[in-house]
Amino acid sequence: MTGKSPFEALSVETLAARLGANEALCSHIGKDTARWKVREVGDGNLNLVFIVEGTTGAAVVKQALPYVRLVGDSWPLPLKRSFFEYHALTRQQARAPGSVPAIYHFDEGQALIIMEYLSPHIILRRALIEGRQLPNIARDIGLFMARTLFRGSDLSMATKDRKADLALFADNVELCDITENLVFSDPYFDAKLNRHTSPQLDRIVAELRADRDLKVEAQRLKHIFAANAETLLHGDLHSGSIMVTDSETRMIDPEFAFYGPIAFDVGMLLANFWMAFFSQRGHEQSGKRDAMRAYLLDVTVETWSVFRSEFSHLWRTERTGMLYQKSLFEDQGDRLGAEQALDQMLQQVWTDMLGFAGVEVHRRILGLAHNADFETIADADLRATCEAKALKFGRHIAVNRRQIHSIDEVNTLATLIERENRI
Ligand code: SR1
Ligand code: MG
Repeated sequence: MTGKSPFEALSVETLAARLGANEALCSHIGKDTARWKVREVGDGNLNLVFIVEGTTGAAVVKQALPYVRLVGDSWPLPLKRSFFEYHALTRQQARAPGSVPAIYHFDEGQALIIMEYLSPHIILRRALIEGRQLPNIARDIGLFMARTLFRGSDLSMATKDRKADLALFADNVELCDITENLVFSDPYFDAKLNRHTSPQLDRIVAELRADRDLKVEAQRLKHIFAANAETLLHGDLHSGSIMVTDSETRMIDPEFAFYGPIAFDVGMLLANFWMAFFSQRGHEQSGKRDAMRAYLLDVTVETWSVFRSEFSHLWRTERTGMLYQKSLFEDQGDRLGAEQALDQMLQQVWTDMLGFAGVEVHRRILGLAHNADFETIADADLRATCEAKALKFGRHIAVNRRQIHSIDEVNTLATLIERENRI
């Protein structure tokens, strides 16, 4: 199969015949295609994902489909998202080595990426639903975010290179459009594909849609997302885009990559930890989850702290881009000036991060793409109680983000709301 053949979706039945001559794949898993075992395991919203096991190893083959898998061919989606995913992965590997799967092959025409099979890794979201406490995730993800977000910006890159890259990723229009609608607008009106736990949440949904301050804030955040092309984002950094073992953490699926605000990836990620926190009450069949709740809040504290300190370290040691040049500060003996600028930048990231986190929580409960954290709670009343608390929390941090000054303050609020009896 070459990049010149017309696009054709792979299947479990056709994969060996179509990729049997692929040297990169054969070199990792063995040439004897008769002994290849192929499984389709894609459980995301968009793509096909195959695990192919051969005589000498295994690999993942990920292929984009020309439509949104979750919805069907009534929602076409261009194959070029695979091109952006491939290019994002190569940049993330260079900027945060070891944090993403190794890439073996990319075929642009067939929109497929052949990559490392991560085993025994599982999706982080699943681990958190099961109540597993992973010791390294905060450190690993905090470092990943700081390194990729700093090194993909004008703080680090030669501005000519960054502008060329900005132009390249600017074409990822359709995936940005998904985020722009699904995250920032759809939750706040009666959008066609929205759904929520009904009738339990009907009153709260009506209140949120009538909440002027919230809608203004959500649109301000959409404006920042669309207009602040600060760095190359992962673009969809939630707990379903992260694979883990007790000792390893890898980020996957950056097909939503584009140039946007640093705070977006951080906010989306922390929102998913806070949603995991609010969902725990729905997963207490085999025992109380108090320790898991405490763990999840600790993870938010440590993730933010690692992100902050690594970003600060890179600011002091790798600030080679056109922004806040050393010639204006350190080279004139004004180290304090550089620190003042760093503080100001981190303050902005903090404030915007809270906003992005708030709307991410809302869209996962009110929009099209829900989270398994809540969806796997079978009892609808219990699920709605967890969701209602998360919605209240999301509204508070989105609207009051300029008045919230520490992650401990956020987590105190989360704890108080989680313990409320009435919503
Ligand atoms: C139609 S795509 C819905 C969601 O799935 C992806 O994982 C992104 O989060 C997107 O918003
Ligand atoms: Mg994904």
